[in-house]
Amino acid sequence: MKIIVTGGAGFIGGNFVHYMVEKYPDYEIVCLDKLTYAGNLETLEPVMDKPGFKFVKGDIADREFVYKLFEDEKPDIIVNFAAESHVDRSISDPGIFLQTNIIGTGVLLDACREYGIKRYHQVSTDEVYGDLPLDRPDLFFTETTPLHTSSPYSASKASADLLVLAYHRTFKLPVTISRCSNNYGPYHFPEKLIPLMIANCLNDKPLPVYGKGENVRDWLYVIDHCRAIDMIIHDGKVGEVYNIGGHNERTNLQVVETIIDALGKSRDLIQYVTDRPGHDMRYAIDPTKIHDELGWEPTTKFDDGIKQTIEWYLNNKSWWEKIISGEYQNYYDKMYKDR
Ligand code: NAD
Ligand code: TDX
Repeated sequence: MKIIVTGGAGFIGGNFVHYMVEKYPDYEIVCLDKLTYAGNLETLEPVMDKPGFKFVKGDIADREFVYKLFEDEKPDIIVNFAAESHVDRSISDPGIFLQTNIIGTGVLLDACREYGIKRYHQVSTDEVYGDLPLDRPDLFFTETTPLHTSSPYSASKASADLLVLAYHRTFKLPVTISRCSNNYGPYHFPEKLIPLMIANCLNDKPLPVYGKGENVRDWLYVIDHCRAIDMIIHDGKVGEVYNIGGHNERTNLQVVETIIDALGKSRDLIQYVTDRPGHDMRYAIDPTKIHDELGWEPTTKFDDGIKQTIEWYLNNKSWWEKIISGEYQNYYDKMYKDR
């Protein structure tokens, strides 16, 4: 079995590559990644020398390059993680989100048609469903919830999902889609809430909470997500969408306070800042379908997963300190200074 994993030098893709190389030593895993600001070869260091693993630098939106790769590698399965993934960046500069998330997905789908594959899997997000109100805790996203996006990021991901489903219906391409809630865990890029708060806390810097901090996210430990994708690509039904979520809802403020307390810092570090435009209030996944059809359920509770994650950031300072000391500082100043 040969799998091309796109975006494997990023957070979830990197964890997925580690998981698959360990679990299936007889598989060939080819990681295709453009190494944007979010891609990091250090994330792949533990697998770089494993037999059956190969890294290729390239852009999923580069048709000539992608076709050549498919011709050379003849993959059985494609798992597409490659994307621009940060909502705030999509608000300041949407163009690259359309290019990578929509055009890039289209190029991969065309390559799959041209060269033939057993499965194309699209890693999507719960953000395609928009948000839920805070005063209706009984509501959850199911696979039939209408798409109703809020940000250029989520609109680009929903567009990609529609393309994937269209290629299934029109060209009979064997596709699956998973829509996952917020992930956390090792190798999470420090622009995102949890690693940003851990890094700032450790450096005694202010902790910028958007609005009142009452927005709710449904946190899923990244390895639980990787297990779900593994199950879908092997046993999921072609043409189907699967929601993946942890039933671990927390307000942003709860998350930030948990991190502060775990690191023994003062809650005075919290700084309420101007809200994100169009900020989604609550995400909450109903994972009944993947549970009933494939037997998947999350195994890591938030209270345990956050401890393991903090531990990882404490033990792997060189990984994230290198990131936040470079170009990232310009991004941080632009995003947070005088906010
Ligand atoms: P990330 O930003 O950490 O990593 C993205 C990776 O894709 C990077 O390695 C980057 O270099 C690569 N990449 C970007 N543009 C590329 C291109 N044009 N060609 C090839 N590679 C390119 O993202 P992540 O958080 O790991 O998310 C992975 C996927 O999961 C994304 O599709 C995202 O939409 C989806 N997702 C993420 C979450 C989450 O909580 N992080 C939740 C649900 C879904
Ligand atoms: O500094 C911050 N302060 C803050 O209050 C940051 C970076 C975020 N927030 C809030 C905004 C959100 O309500 O925390 C929440 C989480 O923010 P992000 O980490 O940016 O994640 P989110 O916008 O929820 O999107 C994530 O989950 C769905 C991923 O980045 C997406 O790629 C995925 O599709």
